Amino acid sequence: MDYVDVEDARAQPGLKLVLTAGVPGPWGEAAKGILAHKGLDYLPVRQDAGQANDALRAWTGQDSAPVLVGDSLPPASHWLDILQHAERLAPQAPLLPREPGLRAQAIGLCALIAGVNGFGWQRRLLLLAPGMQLDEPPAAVARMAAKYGWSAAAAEAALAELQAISAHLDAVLAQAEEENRAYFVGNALGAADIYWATFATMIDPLPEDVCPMPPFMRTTYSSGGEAIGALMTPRLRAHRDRIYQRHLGLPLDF
Ligand SMILES: N[C@@H](CCC(=O)N[C@@H](CS)C(=O)NCC(=O)O)C(=O)O
Repeated sequence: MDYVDVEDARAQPGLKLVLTAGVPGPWGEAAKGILAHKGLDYLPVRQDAGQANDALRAWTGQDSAPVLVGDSLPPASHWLDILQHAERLAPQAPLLPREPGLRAQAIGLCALIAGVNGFGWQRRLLLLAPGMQLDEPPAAVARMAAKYGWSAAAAEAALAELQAISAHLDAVLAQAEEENRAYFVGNALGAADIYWATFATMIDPLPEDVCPMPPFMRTTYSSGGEAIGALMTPRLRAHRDRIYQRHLGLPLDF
């Protein structure tokens, strides 16, 4: 994927999506999946993981990725804002149910996966632990640790949180199976399906031929032994694979 620097992107009209360049970041891959499903084209803009990203901060008021920026859109850097703005911009390809009860259920599942204290957040606490336990943590690791709530106690508690979320997602899919549905909510692709497919990478990366991620990232995401492996239940893995094959498209381009 060809990324434009923030300085150049700012002057361009149209929809822009800031992404962590060169890696399949789960929040970014989810945003890409959402926009692709909706047929919304965008200019990819570069963010560098763990770096200061001063120009991005000056533009959007924060320095993480992804960020969705449109001509009449305040920069949206929270996953739910990105999703809901995408819903508004392309309502003909919905990813949330219209019925409020089902919509609340879908947004709740997305928050368990992508939100603060959710699956991605807790997994990141574990991934930051080896670096943070060094006498002198690398600057990029320390920056992300400070930004994303890392403490020894939070990292210690993360596995139990991941287990609880994985068990719940598995149970929701089991119920869907009983009802002959292939999606978390309802009977069509929804945001929760995209979030799960893209965030599952953090415990079980897609094969190298379809997701050629940097070796350090593959090693990191694959780490954690049996306890982490067990989070990816057969049902959750089958769901991830199905969503990529049917809807998201492979290989990944980042
Ligand atoms: N603000 C986002 C979360 C985005 C996020 O966690 N981004 C991470 C992905 S690992 C990131 O940009 N990391 C690299 C960095 O912070 O430099 C949300 O709440 O949806």
